[in-house]
Amino acid sequence: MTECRFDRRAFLGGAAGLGALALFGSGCSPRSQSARPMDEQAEPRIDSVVWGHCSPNCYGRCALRLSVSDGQVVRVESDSTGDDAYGSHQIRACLRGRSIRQVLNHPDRLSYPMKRVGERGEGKFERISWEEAISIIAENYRRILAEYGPASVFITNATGVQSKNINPFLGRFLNLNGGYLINDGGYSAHQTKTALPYLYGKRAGNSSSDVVNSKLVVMFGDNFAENKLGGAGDTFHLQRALEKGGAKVIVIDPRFSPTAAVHADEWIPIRPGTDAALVEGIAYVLITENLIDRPFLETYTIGYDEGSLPAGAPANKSYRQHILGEGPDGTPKTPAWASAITNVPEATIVSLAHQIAEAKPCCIMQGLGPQRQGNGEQTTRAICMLAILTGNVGIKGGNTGSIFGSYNLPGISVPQGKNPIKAKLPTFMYAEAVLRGRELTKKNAGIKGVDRLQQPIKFIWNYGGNSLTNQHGDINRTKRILKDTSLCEFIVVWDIMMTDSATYADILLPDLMPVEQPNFVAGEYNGDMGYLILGQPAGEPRFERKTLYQSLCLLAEEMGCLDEFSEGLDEEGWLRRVYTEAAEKNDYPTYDTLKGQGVYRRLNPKGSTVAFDKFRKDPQANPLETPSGKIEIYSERLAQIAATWELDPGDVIDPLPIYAPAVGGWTGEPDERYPLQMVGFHERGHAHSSFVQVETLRQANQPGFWINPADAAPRGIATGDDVLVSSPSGTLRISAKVTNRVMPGVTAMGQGMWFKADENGIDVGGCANTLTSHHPSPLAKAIPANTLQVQVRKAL
Ligand SMILES: Nc1nc2c(c(=O)[nH]1)N[C@H]1C(S)=C(S)[C@@H](COP(=O)(O)OP(=O)(O)OC[C@H]3O[C@@H](n4cnc5c(=O)[nH]c(N)nc54)[C@H](O)[C@@H]3O)O[C@H]1N2
Ligand SMILES: Nc1nc2c(c(=O)[nH]1)N[C@H]1C(S)=C(S)[C@@H](COP(=O)(O)OP(=O)(O)OC[C@H]3O[C@@H](n4cnc5c(=O)[nH]c(N)nc54)[C@H](O)[C@@H]3O)O[C@H]1N2
Ligand code: SF4
Ligand SMILES: [Mo]
Repeated sequence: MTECRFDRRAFLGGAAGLGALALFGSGCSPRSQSARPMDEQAEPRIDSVVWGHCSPNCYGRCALRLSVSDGQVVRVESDSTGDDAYGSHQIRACLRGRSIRQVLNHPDRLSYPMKRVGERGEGKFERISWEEAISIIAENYRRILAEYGPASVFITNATGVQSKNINPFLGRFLNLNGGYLINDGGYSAHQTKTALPYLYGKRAGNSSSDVVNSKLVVMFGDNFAENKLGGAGDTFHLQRALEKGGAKVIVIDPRFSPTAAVHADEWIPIRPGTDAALVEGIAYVLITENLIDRPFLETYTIGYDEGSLPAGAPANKSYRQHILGEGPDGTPKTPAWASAITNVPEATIVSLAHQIAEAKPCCIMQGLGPQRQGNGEQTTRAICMLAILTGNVGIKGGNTGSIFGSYNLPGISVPQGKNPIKAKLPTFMYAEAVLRGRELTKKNAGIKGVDRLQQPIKFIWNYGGNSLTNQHGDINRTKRILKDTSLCEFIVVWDIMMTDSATYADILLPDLMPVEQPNFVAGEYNGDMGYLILGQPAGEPRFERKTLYQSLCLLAEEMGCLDEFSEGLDEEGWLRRVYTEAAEKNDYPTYDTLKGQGVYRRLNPKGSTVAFDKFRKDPQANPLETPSGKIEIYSERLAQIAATWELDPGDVIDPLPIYAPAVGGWTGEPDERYPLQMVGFHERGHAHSSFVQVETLRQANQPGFWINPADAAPRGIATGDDVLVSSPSGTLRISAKVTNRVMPGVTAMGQGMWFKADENGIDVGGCANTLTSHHPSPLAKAIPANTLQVQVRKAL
C-alpha cells in the first residue's frame, strides 16, 4: 500500500511553484508523465483507465470509467461492473455524465485565479497569481473577522459538487478560524423537511422498490422519469417495481410530465399550489362514505376528531370538523368546493377517493414540486393525510405520502471540527441576511439557535454553487443586494465556468473537478440498492486550476493554521483515512480494493424500506418522535408557532394540514396584470445550471416556455415564437412551446438556464428566477419557486 503523504514543499511550492501544473499530487496516481505526439487519426494509446463519478446535484450519482492518454481524458464510459440483474445492476450514466469531456475541456472553463476589476456583476476580471489571490482573501477575511466576527461569515448552499470528500474542507477551514453562520434547509425540500416532522416526528417514506407491493400509486407532482435519471436511481427501481407488481399509476401534475407520459394510467392536471384542496375534497368523500380506516386513526393519530384533539385545541378544530364544515370556517370541503379551487372535475375527485379507498395497499407519494411553493408546508402535510385516512402508513406497498425513501450506505465523514456559531439561517433568507441581517429573528425569519442574528452577512464563500444569483429567487433584486459592496463586503467563488454568480466574486478561483482528484460518493434516491463509488484523478491538471483542498491549504498557511487543517495529508491521504474508518465500521471493501473496483453495491438486507413499520407494529413500544408519540394531525407545536410568530399578510401556518392559498399565487380573483400561473421544473438537459454550457445537450433538449393553445391563441403565439414573460419581479425572453401538455391557465418552464440581461434588462438567457419571488414560505422560510403569476406576450 502506498502511503500518500502531504508533501508541504511540493504542495505549496513557494512563490515560483504557486500555480504550477506539477503541484497536484506526488506520484500517488497511476498516470503517465510522458509527453508524446498523438496522431489524430489513430486510436490514442490509453495510459490508464480510472474510476470516477459524475457529480452534479441531479439526484443520480453515477459511475464513470475514464480512459486517459497523455494526461487527458480521451474516452468516457460508465459502469462496467455488475449486470442487468436487479441488485447488481449497473450505475449507468445519462447523457449528461457521458458528455463530461465537454465540461472538462470547455473552451470557456476557468483556468486562472482572477480579481474583480469592474462592478460586482459586470463580469470584468483581471488574471492574478495564486499568491495574490490568497493574500487578498486572507487580508479581507482577517479584517471582516475582526470587525464583525465569525457570525458574519457564510457558506452558501451550493450543490454543484456532490463528492463527499471535497466540500467539507471549507467548513473545516472556517471552523479553525472561529466558525460561520450555518446555512439551514437548502432549496430542494426545505418545506417538506420542516413540516413533516410536525406530523410524523420525522420525514420518511417507503422505498421506490416497495411499489412492487402496491396496487395503486398516486403521485403528486413527482417527475422521476426526468429528474432521477441515474442508472441506479429511483426511475430504474420504480420501472422495475411497476413491471413486476403491476400497480396502477395516477400522476397529479399541472403538466403532462414525462413521468405522466411514460408511466401514468391516468393524468390529473391540477391548478398549482392547490393539492391540499384536492386532498380535502377526497377526504370529504372518504369521511362521508365511511371509507376511512377508523381503527388506524384511533390507534395511531391525534386530532382526527374531537375525541383525540389535544386539550389546548379549540373544540371545533378537529380535522373531521374542518372537512365537514363544522370547523371555524363553516365550509364543507365537498368535491364541488375542491373542484372550484383545483380545477379537477368533481367526478374525478370522487373517483380518486374511491380508487384510493379500494386499493389495498395504496402508495401515496409526492415529489418536491408541490412543496416548493409559498404554501408548501401546508400542502406537503395535506398530501400525507390521504395515506393516514386510509391507514396506508407503515405497511408494505403503502407509504407516508412523502417522497420515497431509499437504502443508503453510510458515507464518509471528513472531520470539520467544532463550529462555535450556533445561529442557523434558512437558506432562502441569505439575501435578506446580507441586506438587513440584524432585523432577522426567530419569529420573523425562522432563525434557529439564537433569537436574532447579531450581524449581517459580510463574507461569503461560494464553492460549486450558482445560488448567489441564478438559482435564488427574484434574481434582479438579489443582484442589486449583492452589487452593493457596503453590504456583503467580500465574496470568494470557486467554479469551473463564469456563471452569473461568479460575476459577483471579488476573487474567483478556478477549480479542478471531482474526476480530476480523488473522489467519493454514496448513492442516494436509489431504491433498495445502496452503493459507493471511489475514484482517482483522471488526467493531469491544466492551466492554474487547483483542488479546493489545495487552495484551502494555501489559505490555511496564510492564516497560520495549516498544520491543524491538513494534518500533513493530501487529498488522497484524507480520503484513504476517512474511507478506511467508514469501511471498518460498515464492513466495506478496503480502500485499495475499492480503488481497483470503483463500485461497491449492497442490497438492503431487510428487503424494502417501509417507513414507520415498527410504529405500526407496536406504537407503544415504538412511539413516533412527536410530542404525543402519535401522528399529529392537529399539531399543538404549530398552533403555538402560528400564535407567536410575526407573519406577513396572507401567510398561513395552521395546526391542521389544510389548504391555504399561497402569497403571490392563485387567489381565485381575476388578476388583470399577471393572469397566468407558472411552475418551474427540473428538466433533463441539465442539472440546475450545471451542464448548460454543453452545446450538444442544449440542442438535444431545447428549453421552451410551455403554454396551452387556449392561452396562446388569443395572444397570437405559435410554437417557436419568441415570447416575453413578465412577473412582478422581471421579464425574460424565451421560445414558446404551445402544447396541451400543460393545463389552460398554467404555464411552465425549466429552471436552471443562465441569466443574461440585454441592454433593456430583459433576461434573454431564460433563467426562471428572473420571474420568481423573494417572499419566503411562512414556516420554513423557504424558496417559493413554483408560486408565481405571469403575463405572456409575443416578442416583436
Ligand atoms: N426557479 C427555481 N429555482 C431553483 C429551483 C427551482 O425548482 N426553481 N430549484 C432549487 C434547487 S432544488 C436547488 S438544489 C438549487 C441548485 O442550485 P445550485 O446549488 O446553485 O446548483 P447548480 O445550478 O447546479 O450550480 C452548481 C455550480 O457549480 C459549478 N460546478 C460544476 N462543477 C464544478 C466543480 O467541479 N467545481 C466547482 N467549484 N464548481 C463546479 C457549476 O458551474 C455551477 O455554477 O437551485 C434551486 N433554484
Ligand atoms: N434532470 C434533472 N434532474 C434533477 C435536477 C435537475 O436540475 N435536472 N435537480 C435535482 C434536484 S436538486 C432536485 S431538488 C429534484 C427536484 O425534484 P422535484 O422538485 O420533484 O422536481 P420538479 O421538476 O421541480 O417538480 C416535479 C413536478 O412537480 C410539478 N409541480 C409543480 N408545482 C406543482 C403543484 O403545485 N402541484 C403538483 N401536483 N405538481 C406540481 C411540476 O410540474 C413537475 O413536473 O430533482 C433532481 N433531479
Ligand atoms: S444522472 Fe446525474 S450523476 Fe448520473 S450521469 Fe446523469 S448527470 Fe451524471
Ligand atoms: Mo434541489
